[in-house]
Amino acid sequence: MFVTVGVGLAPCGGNATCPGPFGQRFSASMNNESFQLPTGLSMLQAFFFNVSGVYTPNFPDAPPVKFDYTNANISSDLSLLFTPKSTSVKVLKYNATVQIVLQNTALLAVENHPIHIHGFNFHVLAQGFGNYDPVNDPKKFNLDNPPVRNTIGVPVGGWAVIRFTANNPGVWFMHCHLDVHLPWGLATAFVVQNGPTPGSTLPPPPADLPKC
Ligand SMILES: *[C@@H]1O[C@H](CO)[C@@H](O)[C@H](O)[C@H]1NC(C)=O
Ligand SMILES: *[C@@H]1O[C@H](CO)[C@@H](O)[C@H](O)[C@H]1NC(C)=O
Ligand SMILES: *[C@@H]1O[C@H](CO)[C@@H](O)[C@H](O)[C@H]1NC(C)=O
Ligand SMILES: *[C@@H]1O[C@H](CO)[C@@H](O)[C@H](O)[C@H]1NC(C)=O
Ligand SMILES: [Cu+2]
Repeated sequence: MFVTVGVGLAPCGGNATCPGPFGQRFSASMNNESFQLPTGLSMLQAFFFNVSGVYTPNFPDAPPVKFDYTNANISSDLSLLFTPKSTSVKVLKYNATVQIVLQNTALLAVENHPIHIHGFNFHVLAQGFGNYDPVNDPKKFNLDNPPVRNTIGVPVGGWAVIRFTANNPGVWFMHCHLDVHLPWGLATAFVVQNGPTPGSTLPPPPADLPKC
């Protein structure tokens, strides 16, 4: 996957903290999907009980619009800044090898985003500044005992490449760990399907699961 991470804007609506920049409010997104937590049922319950309509399994593998991601001259381009809100997730087959290029954008402002993944540790294969180069940067991948992390500070105006094995069924958040960016929507989730064995199948909720 190639996933852009950055900040943008959303219309004020009735939000009390408005207005922010350009008379709008701050928003943030991955691949231009600004994550909204579902109300009501949790995503993990929706996965286990096969309830549709809680999340949509359509998180894109690449940004919908290609642009010069780290060019500061596009930071105030209003045609790029607005981030649609969604509860868009990526469905992964059990045991899939997942590689993600995390690409910071200069929209509104370049900034370091510490991207954290629940449910997995990942290998950090490479990082750099500017736009990721799919031809030359893979040559720099460290495949010899690469560091294992659960959070990666994506370089400011740069990129990082991570890899993990999706061997933990369930629903797992991937999000920026700056507290303020999470409610702005800098997140998505992985829905990892069950494997072929009882040990690779999501167990039912415990009988004493607290109810709201
Ligand atoms: C959910 O769907 C799967 C696949 O069709 C099925 O195996 C499972 O029993 C269903 N779970 C529930 C709680 O209905
Ligand atoms: C940004 O804009 C300035 C002024 O127009 C220009 O000199 C510079 O080359 C631009 N930078 C990029 C990366 O396009
Ligand atoms: C994000 O989506 C909105 C709505 O479709 C669009 O106007 C905007 O250009 C997109 N921005 C990027 C960076 O893809
Ligand atoms: C998961 O992948 C590993 C490594 O390729 C393999 O050894 C293992 O058998 C796979 N497990 C399942 C349940 O497919
Ligand atoms: Cu952030």
